[in-house]
Amino acid sequence: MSDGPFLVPVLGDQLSHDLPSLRAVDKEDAIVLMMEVADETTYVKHHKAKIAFLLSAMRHYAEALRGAGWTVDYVRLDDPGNTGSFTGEVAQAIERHGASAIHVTEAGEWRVRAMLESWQDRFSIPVTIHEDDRFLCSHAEFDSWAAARTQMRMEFFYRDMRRKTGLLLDRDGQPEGGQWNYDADNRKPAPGRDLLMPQPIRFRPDSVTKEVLAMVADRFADHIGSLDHFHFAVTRPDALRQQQRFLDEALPRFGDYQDAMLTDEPFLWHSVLSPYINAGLLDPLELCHAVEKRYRAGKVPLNCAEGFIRQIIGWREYVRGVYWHEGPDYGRRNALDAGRDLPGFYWTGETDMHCLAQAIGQTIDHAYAHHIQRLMITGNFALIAGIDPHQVHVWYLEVYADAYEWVEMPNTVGMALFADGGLLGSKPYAAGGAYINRMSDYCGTCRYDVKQRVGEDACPFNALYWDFIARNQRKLARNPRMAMPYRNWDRMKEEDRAAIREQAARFLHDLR
Ligand code: FAD
Ligand code: DLZ
Ligand code: SF4
Repeated sequence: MSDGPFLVPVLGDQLSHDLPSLRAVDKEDAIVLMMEVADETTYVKHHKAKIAFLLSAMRHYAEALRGAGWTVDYVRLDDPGNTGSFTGEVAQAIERHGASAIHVTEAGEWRVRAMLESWQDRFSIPVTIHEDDRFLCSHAEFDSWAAARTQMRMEFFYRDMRRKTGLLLDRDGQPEGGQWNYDADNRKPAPGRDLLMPQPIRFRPDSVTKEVLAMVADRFADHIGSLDHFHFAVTRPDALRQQQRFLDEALPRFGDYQDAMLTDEPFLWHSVLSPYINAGLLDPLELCHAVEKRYRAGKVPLNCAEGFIRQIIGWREYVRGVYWHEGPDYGRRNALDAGRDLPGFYWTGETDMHCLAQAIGQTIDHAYAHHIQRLMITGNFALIAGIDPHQVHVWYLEVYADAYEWVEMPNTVGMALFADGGLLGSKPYAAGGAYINRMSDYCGTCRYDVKQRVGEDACPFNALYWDFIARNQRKLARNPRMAMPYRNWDRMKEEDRAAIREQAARFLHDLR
């Protein structure tokens, strides 16, 4: 065996200093390899700001590692001889450094997992793939949890994660305040706009980020998105400043207004931390402990602390579990046989439907939309209009700075589109205009009338909602949680039902 250095490839969403593959080697014996490659920047046409965020964060992370004494071999996208793939770059680096072994942390998606596994046959040196312990729940743990159940409901998984971490448990190991979940307190409609509304820190691009922004503008001009509003933190210290800002300013009302939406207010009381958590700049458990500390110090109500912690140790861990448990074809499921093409306005925001124009417009500007916008505006529309789930999945993967398949796919295919037939959610999140009107101020300035179901001015969500119910009667009517909408549909007069379906058909025809 050669006595060359260990090669430690670190991928773009592995920017954590406590990475298993880094822990496995001594700095003196290792060369960290970081690779900007065309395969990753173009496997889908990512939002420009997503690419810029990640490449700048990678460059800053490489500098931070060097500062900490590591040797880093950094391959830039525009380096001559860049092969364009992880495998090609690793092959070149093995030669360049005479590497004796590879240590890598497992990848965050099936495509790249297969790539890393292929190295074990392709290269003549040993390749060790380390489990990614930045997550609470290992693959084996999730699989055995799932095997013991007929239904994989998040709520029960979440309780296990609370017990495992001890977060928000009292001295007897019972949930703080007597309940596991305070979601019922977290559905307050939007308060009016307010000058005191918290805003995320906008980080000014430094010279490294400016260089990346120029390259991205030039190279990815045909990708969706604007770089004019680029505001991301690209280092761990700045991501920690954003975390602190959230804890101080937004967390105390996070729960109350978690589902609210307001015109021209993209962020509200959300943390806007997902890009940093998913890329490794922030540690999810450390963040949850900070949230719990705020609650214990009396600075944050229980519904806000619990609601936030549930998103991270509940939903985030659970969707990852589902992604790996269900296998690589999960993204091809289409339980409701939806086949319509994604409308062009998803790439421009140009539609008279004000809610969609807002959610998509801010996505183009910031590579961000909060959960209810993703679920109940863009997701709900795609669901009730019967858009092909795979096209919708690719869109979500492209447009958000926090999007990686392991987290995006179950949220889109399972939660938003019910394309997995109810594995992830017990019923489709389908809604008409009334829900959007209750939770936002969007309808007040819309060209459509949210109260009407048919006619020139009727809100399209209304007819589409009932059309969705009617279209999927055979598949959904037996679901006990759908009993109410089907009762209401069956109670409608025949001529009203026909008019609604005709309205929906006209709208869907024009959508083409
Ligand atoms: P907050 O509202 O402040 O929530 C706090 C944190 O909880 C988030 O940062 C995130 O880490 C976690 N979280 C909350 N909800 C979820 C969830 N459903 N699944 C996983 N983690 C969650 N999240 C992503 O990180 N990447 C994605 O690609 C992604 N795609 C989505 C697609 C659809 C169709 C839907 C409905 C949701 C998607 N989500 C995704 C989940 C959620 O919308 C985002 O995590 C959240 O909007 C990020 O903004 P925030 O940091 O301000 O979140
Ligand atoms: C998303 C992304 C992009 C746009 N570019 C790179 C890159 O050039 N180099 C890199 O190491 N990672 C990038 N990534 C993140 C990877 O796609 C991600 O690490 C894999 O999907 C595995 O989860
Ligand atoms: Fe959206 Fe309908 Fe409200 Fe317009 S009226 S904002 S289309 S829900």
